[in-house]
This record gives sequence, C-alpha cells and structure tokens, in this order.
Amino acid sequence: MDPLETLLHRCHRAELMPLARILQVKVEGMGLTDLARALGITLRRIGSHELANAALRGGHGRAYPDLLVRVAASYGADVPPGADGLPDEPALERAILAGHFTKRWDATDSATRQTLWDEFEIAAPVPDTATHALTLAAERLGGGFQYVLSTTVNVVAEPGGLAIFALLGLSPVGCILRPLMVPLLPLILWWKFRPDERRLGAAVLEVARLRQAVLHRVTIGVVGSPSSGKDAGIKAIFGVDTGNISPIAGSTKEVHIQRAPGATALYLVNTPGMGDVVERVTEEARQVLNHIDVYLYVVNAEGGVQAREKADYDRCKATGKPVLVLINKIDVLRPRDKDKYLADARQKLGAPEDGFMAVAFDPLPELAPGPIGLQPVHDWLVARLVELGKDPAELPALPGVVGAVS
Ligand SMILES: Nc1nc2c(ncn2[C@@H]2O[C@H](COP(=O)(O)OP(=O)(O)OP(=O)(O)O)[C@@H](O)[C@H]2O)c(=O)[nH]1
Ligand SMILES: [Mg+2]
Repeated sequence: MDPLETLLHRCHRAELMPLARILQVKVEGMGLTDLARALGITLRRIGSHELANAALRGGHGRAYPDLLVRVAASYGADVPPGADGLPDEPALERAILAGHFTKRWDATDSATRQTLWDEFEIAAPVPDTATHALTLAAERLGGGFQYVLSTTVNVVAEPGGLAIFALLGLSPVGCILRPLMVPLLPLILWWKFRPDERRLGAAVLEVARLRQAVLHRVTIGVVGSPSSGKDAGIKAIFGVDTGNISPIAGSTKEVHIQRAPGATALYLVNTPGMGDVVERVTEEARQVLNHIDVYLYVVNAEGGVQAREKADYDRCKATGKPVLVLINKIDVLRPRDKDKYLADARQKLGAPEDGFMAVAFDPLPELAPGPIGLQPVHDWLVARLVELGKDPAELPALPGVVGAVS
C-alpha cells in the first residue's frame, strides 16, 4: 500500500471526514480501505497537472513527498533532504505546520493571538512573535508539541472550481464566449486541470494533523473476566481512577473508552470480554476497538484460567496485536503455590514467556503497601509502542508504589 494510504488507513473513519470535504471525495458506502485509497489518489492528483498526470503517471498523481516539498516551499521553508537523499517527510510536515501557524499568527489581531496561544494551554503571557510562541511551546510541551501544534491547524474546505464551465455553458455571457471555446480549448483545459494549490495546501496540513494524531494516539485495550482487576489495573498502571473498582463481579458490563488526563492522546478501552459484548458495542466504540494498539489481558489469580479466559485471550491474539497476559491478585496466592500456579496458567493459555507477567494491582493492604510488579508492565508497554512507531511519552509515569513480585 502507498505510504500515504497506509497512514490514512490507520485513522478512524470519522477523522477522515475533514480531509474528504477538502478533497470533495464522496464517502457514502465506502469502507475505510476504499476511502483511504480514494483520498490518497485524489490528494496526489490535485497536486499534479491532471493532463500530464493522466498521460504519464497512470492517473495517480505525483508522489506525496514531492508535493510536500512544494507546499513547504510555499511557506518559505527550505527543508534539506534526509540522509538517504529523499525528501524528509516528517521534517517537511513540521515546517508546513509551523509555517501555517506563523501565517495565521501574523495575520491576526492580539485578541485572536490570545485564543491561538490558549490552544497550547501554557500558563505564560502571549509571546510577541510566532517564532517565540513556537519556541516556547516546543520547550514546554516536549514530545507532545507537534501533536498540539497540529491541533491548532485551521483549514477551510474551498468550493469546487467548476464555475467557469457554468458561466460558459448557461449564462448569456456563455453565448458570446462559446464560439471562442474551440480555439481556446487547449488553454481552458490546461487551466482547468492545473494543480489546485490552495486545496493541496489545506489537504497537506490535514494529513500532517492526521499523522500526528496517529503517532500520538495510543489505544490500550484492557480485557479480562469479571472481577479480574481491570479497573484496578487502569488505576495502577495509568493513574486513571475510573471510580469503578468494585468487589461486585460484572461492574464493567460494556466497553468503556477513557482518555487519560494529562496525556495528549492515550485512550484506555476497558472491556469485560472480547466475545458477545463486542457484538453489541456502538459503531463509535467498534472503531476504537479496531484501533487498539496493544492488549493487556487480565486474569484473576483467584479464579484462574478457564475456557472463557482461554477463548478471550485467543480473540485478543487473533487481532494480531501484541498481548500481555497479567495474572492479577498474585498477593492472594500462597508463596509456595505461586510458581506452580503461574506455570499452569501460562500453559493453559498458551502464552509466550515474554508476554506473561504476575501482578497485584490492588493488593490487600496487610499483604503489600501498594501495587506489585508494575515496572515490567510499563517497560513492556514502552517497548511495544516504540515497535509500533508510537510515541512512548504518551504513557504516564508509573504512579504509586512499585515493587517486584517476590
Ligand atoms: N487482593 C487483591 N484484590 C484485588 C487486586 N486487584 C483488584 N482487586 C480487587 O478485586 C475487585 C475487582 O476489581 P476491579 O478492578 O473492579 O475488577 P474489574 O475487572 O474491573 O471487575 P468487573 O468490572 O466487575 O468485571 C476489587 O474489589 C478490587 O479491590 C489485587 O491485586 N489483589
Ligand atoms: Mg470493572
């Protein structure tokens, strides 16, 4: 798949709607794969001369990096190629985002600048220039800066460029101009099919925004049987108190999606299972489920691995995403039984050694002062996110007491 289409394919369908509007692609009845393809091709075509494009390039337009070079140049940015001599796509997009921000900043009055500055959520007076604003925001926001900058993008879809044909065809002016059309036809066609720079600029900004969203969005699925400790795990690992840790099994009946406060785009999906419940979720929740990057499969050490756990674990594995089994409530096992129990659980699930850990998210206070075994879980998550090309800075630092399983 073309890299641009691959990127679009990693977005939620709803996220692609602004781009579809800019590119005037009709989305009805199109699945994500077809939509990503249609958007990718349309984008490359509008950045190319349609006639040359149709004749020479198989109708799919210029390569996307070439278009980025052109748009970056329109912002006065001169981005050197990467080490391989090819256009440096991420650097070009960063330059385009900064160029767009600067243009907006310079074109507005002080009240609008305040609003623009507020989008960074930085407690500091409005800087005097766009360059200062960008430097300060980069300093303060660190790894999340490009993402936040991309969310300040404001592009407006332009109306289509068919007005000249309507004018020639329908109006009285058309009666006068129509005889001129034949000799002028090559010129008209050349003009009509020229690259659409304004729409290209808007679309490229939107793609830069989507790329940042995909890079920074981390969706972690927390799956497990009733009372296994899903809510306790979300609190222990991510510091998010769902207010739903409960001794009553089945408290989590539906798929819950939470955005972790503090992180730019860390989503936690808390789901009681991967079977029936997944059939009943809303379309919106299904989209999120489809974008889960990694699974934490929580097993209750008090209940153990039964057919339900094995089936659920297999469903997680079948998605092809990394899955980490977490045997929770390890505090309640007698020390002498622990190793035997863990070996048996791992064998029943058929889990690999490096995808299997023992933890206690919410141990009995008399047995441990705080959660047990979190650091290896955190390290595993960081490693998987890096492998997936995601920004591991999205993961919050481990809250609470961290200890090793004894
Ligand atoms: N002893 C012990 N209890 C735990 C541990 N983790 C969670 N619990 C307790 O187990 C119960 C269930 O925890 P939850 O986090 O609500 O489990 P859940 O998987 O979200 O449960 P449902 O939503 O009902 O499916 C609560 O009473 C927790 O305090 C642990 O590591 N050790
Ligand atoms: Mg729960």
